[in-house]
Amino acid sequence: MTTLLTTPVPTASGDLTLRHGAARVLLSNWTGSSTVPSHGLYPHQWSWDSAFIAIGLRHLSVRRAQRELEALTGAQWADGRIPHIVFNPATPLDAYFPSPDFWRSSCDGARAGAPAGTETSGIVQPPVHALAAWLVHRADPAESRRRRFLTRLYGRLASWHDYLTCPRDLGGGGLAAVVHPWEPGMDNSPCWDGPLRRVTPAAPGTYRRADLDHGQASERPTDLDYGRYVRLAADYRDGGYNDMSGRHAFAVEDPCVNALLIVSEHALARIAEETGQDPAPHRERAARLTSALIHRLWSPAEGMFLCRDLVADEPILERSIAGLVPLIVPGLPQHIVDALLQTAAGPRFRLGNVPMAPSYDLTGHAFDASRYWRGPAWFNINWLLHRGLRSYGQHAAAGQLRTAMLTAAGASGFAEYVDPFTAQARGTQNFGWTAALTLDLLADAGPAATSPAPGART
Ligand code: 9WN
Repeated sequence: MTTLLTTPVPTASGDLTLRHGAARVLLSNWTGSSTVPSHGLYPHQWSWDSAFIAIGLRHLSVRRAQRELEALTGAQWADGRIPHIVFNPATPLDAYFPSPDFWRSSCDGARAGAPAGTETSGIVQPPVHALAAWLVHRADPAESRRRRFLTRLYGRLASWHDYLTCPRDLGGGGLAAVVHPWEPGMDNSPCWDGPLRRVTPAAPGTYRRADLDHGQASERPTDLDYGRYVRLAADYRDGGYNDMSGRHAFAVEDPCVNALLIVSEHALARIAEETGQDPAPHRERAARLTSALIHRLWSPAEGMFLCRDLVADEPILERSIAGLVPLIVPGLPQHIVDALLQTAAGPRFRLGNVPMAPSYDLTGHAFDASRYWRGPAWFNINWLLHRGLRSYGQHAAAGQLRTAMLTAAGASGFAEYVDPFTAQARGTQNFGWTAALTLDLLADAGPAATSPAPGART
């Protein structure tokens, strides 16, 4: 087992303090089988949170990181979807909305294959899981093989990707679509403002926003947005969570979701190889997805990827950080890499000139430095950018971003997100993936490091 708490690599005392702080958050957010993003605001298990959390947990306890992913994928539906929330039955119903009695997965999701014994939501989140499983394996391959970790996960991850690439190819162009703004994980991104205008909000008195018990209203989505989220989720539920119904009021292809799918498909190829299966179909699918991503979402005029509204059948002309995340995709044409780097460093995102990349265009008409996904900088997204910069040889920029993220994580009390100009805390604190990715960055000091942590990189 890799236990960095007891065997720290030589490091500055500041790094040790940060490592202990991050570890404390993860230990405190652990519920016995998985980790909550935050005890107050998000008191259940979330899908992409758990993947990022496992990536950090592997530096504390490989076994616990494995359990995190096993618990999440244990709630997978028979159609392959990994739900965006797995509800903890011990948490009171009114602690989070929408609660299990809203989603009614075991009943209304039965035809789509929802598990009978576990309550979940019916939508999904970005597919970071195969990447996380591979990184957890790499942290201690012997322990992973002993527990047959990848052998047990391979089928689940393969059918998850089948779900995204088959029933979720709503546009018919070879990419996965999302059917709710919570699915791409960037809930109130200005990218969704246009598509959401078509949606009639649920009536205000018909539900209660539990998030406002914990978060400041000025940092959370508006009531109008919430009403639309509720309407879309209720309609999906009432249609039996059926993707082929053709009735989606919201259907979007998102570059971040599809970039993560590609990276995870590459990871699945390595998992297949490790477990004695044929990796070729995964490599072929990753290549097809990469071509489709470029063909459908690349905008040479913007120098970045754009979301595509499948209902209106047109690109969404909003610049969100989702459009730069494909920098994590291996083997992009050089002109695309160059353009992405230029856009990242340009006036819209100012990477290198602000502490961390904002979630939305700093010059955009809808920019708001405090409100959720409309401007604040998020740690998971910046961790992905850091990974992309490294993979394309941008070590100086990656090193600078890593230092800024570590500083912001510690100074903000492991905030959920931060003001992109000042790095001041926004949202909740002691947030799971912020702590986890801090541990990962601490263990991964980059090519210049003299004492890299074991298994920190693939
Ligand atoms: C809805 C848990 C999740 C993250 C999302 C983030 C936020 C939920 C909410 O919290 O969404 O899923 O209630 O706002 O937007 O990315 O996974 O941390």
